[in-house]
Amino acid sequence: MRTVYSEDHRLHDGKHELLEGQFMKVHESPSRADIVIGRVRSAGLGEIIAPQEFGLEPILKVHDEGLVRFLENAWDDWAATGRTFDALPHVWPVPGLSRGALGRRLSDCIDGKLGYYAIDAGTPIMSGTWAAVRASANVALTAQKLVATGEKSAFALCRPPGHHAGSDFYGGYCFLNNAGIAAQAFRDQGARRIAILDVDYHHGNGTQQMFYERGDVLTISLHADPEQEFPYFIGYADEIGAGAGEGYHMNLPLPWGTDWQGYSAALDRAMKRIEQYGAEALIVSLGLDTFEHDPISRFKLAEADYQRLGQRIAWADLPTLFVMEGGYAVEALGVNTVNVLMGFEQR
Ligand code: SP5
Ligand code: ZN
Repeated sequence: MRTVYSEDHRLHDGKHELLEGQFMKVHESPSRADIVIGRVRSAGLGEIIAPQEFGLEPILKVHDEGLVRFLENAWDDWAATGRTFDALPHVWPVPGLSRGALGRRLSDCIDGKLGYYAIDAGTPIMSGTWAAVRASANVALTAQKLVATGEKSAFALCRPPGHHAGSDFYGGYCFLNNAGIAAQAFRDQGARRIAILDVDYHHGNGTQQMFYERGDVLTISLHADPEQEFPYFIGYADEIGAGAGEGYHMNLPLPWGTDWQGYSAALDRAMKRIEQYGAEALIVSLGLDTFEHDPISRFKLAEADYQRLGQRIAWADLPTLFVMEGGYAVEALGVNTVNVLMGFEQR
């Protein structure tokens, strides 16, 4: 399968995230994509191509203009206050704090805007963030086009990742929802039903929010139980979609310590739902932070399980777009990622 990749991911290199009461070095680093592209090459997965430019139009189909303009200008607005460290929020409009039922109030100053759009203090914005975010979306859209025009599968080596970003918020290392943008592109090109399977360790809250009231994009997430794990407030099994989207979202929360046995049972349920839905294409939000040695996660998948994961996904026999999400055990990330893709290709 072909891989779409841009060196521009390196322009985003945040320094610190707030985790367990401390500022720690950000786990989501350029070395992640570097090790994955290295493994794509050494394993001979297939050709590596650069992304094309798609502009803002496909992004604005699923993201609010306010978020997009904020992300575009955030660093300049922050730097204009004289600050040189990465931009992070430190105060949030919890429901009821301002304007009650009217909703959260957007402040004119950068600190207010950061708290308005961010869901966490783990997603720093720096000078190169917007350029990297744009490149990441273009990577997803370029790979989407390969699949839409007849390739059986493609790998969008996106960085930064996307699945925690919703229509009007960012966070969890994510700024724009690359998988969601690609799903919308499939729809706009005439596909009637698209499925997104999210196998990242963390719940795909942004993807869920974006398509929650739509039946044309089935969203399924397998993840650590929000009772125990980020993003805490969403990802429960009783969230099944609403309105026209009722029955078109599925959450499969799993406990800490889940290994392949527990994981594969949930994966079977997800894949059966996708087959029954009649999707015309499948997008896989591919996070590898389910790995037993991931530094911020607590599932127990082993190296060889990632081949099994790819094989199981391939049984659906759908045109499939893999979109890179999380995974922080950097040394193993290349092997684990490519194991999924090779497993999918049965080699
Ligand atoms: C794309 C992606 O994988 N984003 C993940 C963002 C997670 N950020 C918060 C992580 C909280 C981890 N808390 C427990 C640490 C245990 N040592
Ligand atoms: Zn994750």
